[in-house]
Amino acid sequence: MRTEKIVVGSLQEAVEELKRSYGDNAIVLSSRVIKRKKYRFFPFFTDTLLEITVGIPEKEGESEFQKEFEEKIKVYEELERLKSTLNEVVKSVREKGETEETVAGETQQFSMRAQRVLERMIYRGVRKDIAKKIVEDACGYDIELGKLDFKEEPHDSIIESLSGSVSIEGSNFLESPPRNVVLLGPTGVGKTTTLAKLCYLLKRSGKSVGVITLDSFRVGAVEQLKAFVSVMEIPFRVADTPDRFVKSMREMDGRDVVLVDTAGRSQHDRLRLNELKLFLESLETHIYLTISANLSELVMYEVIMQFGMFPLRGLIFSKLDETSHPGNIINVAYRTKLPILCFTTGQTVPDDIVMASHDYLAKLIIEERHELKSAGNSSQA
Ligand SMILES: Nc1nc2c(ncn2[C@@H]2O[C@H](COP(=O)(O)OP(=O)(O)O)[C@@H](O)[C@H]2O)c(=O)[nH]1
Ligand SMILES: [Mg+2]
Repeated sequence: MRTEKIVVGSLQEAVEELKRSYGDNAIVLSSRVIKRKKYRFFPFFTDTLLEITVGIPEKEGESEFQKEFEEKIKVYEELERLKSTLNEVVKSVREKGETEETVAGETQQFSMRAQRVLERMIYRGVRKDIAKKIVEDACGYDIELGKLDFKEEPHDSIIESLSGSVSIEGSNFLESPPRNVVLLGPTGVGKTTTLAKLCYLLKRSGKSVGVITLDSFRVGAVEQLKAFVSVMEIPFRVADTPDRFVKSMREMDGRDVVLVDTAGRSQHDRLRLNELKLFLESLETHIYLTISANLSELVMYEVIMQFGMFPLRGLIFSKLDETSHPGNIINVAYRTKLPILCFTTGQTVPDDIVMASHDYLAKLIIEERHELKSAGNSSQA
């Protein structure tokens, strides 16, 4: 579809003009009232006119514009679906309250060891219904016991079950990263630190990396990242307008992956978010939302909903070292179906990061004393 503007005296006139010029196919996309001088030297005599923006379908086949438009519509429909799912979830979380749930008396169908795992999961913050479903899927019916029991060792069975219900992007990302990766998220969540850690891991897996920051107005924000990437000999650009962003991207031609850092925008600041949207719409990007693992489940959904105006590819959970309820991560990933890219486990760059895996998730929710860092580092080695 292409668009054109026509100026007419009334809506009726617009309809007639459209029919005359374009037949039945053209549609009115928008209209606005404009004033136009009636006589050249008498500015106070004006005509009130209508400026109509008309959409005219292409005659042969689908144009690029049309395809792009339809792609965008699909993404927005998907976002709407996600929003309504989240609204329901938020409602149900509110209704049930966020208090600790117990399973006593409801788990008789499980073997003792399955019950213990289930209880631990709930203790770690996995919601009862989700924990039960995960354990059920990890179990089969044991005729001797007359109960549901793990198909293999508990840890392996839980990994298999999680593989069917929680999406992971994890180490696949390091092997074949998307070209343009953007980190979004609220202020102070750990975007810049995480980006530096990802740079290191990508470089270590043999990728050529570039970094662009759109965070140009926070004092120190640029220097901090610049210092780090210069040590790693990674090209670095600051872009403060959409044009400069596109230009910086062009200068990164030939790089396997470009990581884009954004300014910390509060999820409540619609204006700033819209401004950021302008930047990101100028290029094809893979956007990951960074969420602090120490938030309540409800607030996590709130963050996802506010940033839901962007086509999110996945989630990064930061500050895992600051939560005693990692189960929230499972709840959110389970319900939103958004893949998890990685976790960060402390302030140290570049060590404190773990690429997501089902193995690591299982350890987080069922192991009695889980070492946050060592487990992750060994899985990355
Ligand atoms: N405890 C902990 N602190 C972190 C983690 N990641 C980042 N931080 C700290 O959080 C603060 C904000 O980080 P920064 O990357 O500047 O956040 P940004 O505003 O989202 O870019 C800094 O003090 C970081 O050191 C983490 O995984 N755990
Ligand atoms: Mg930052």
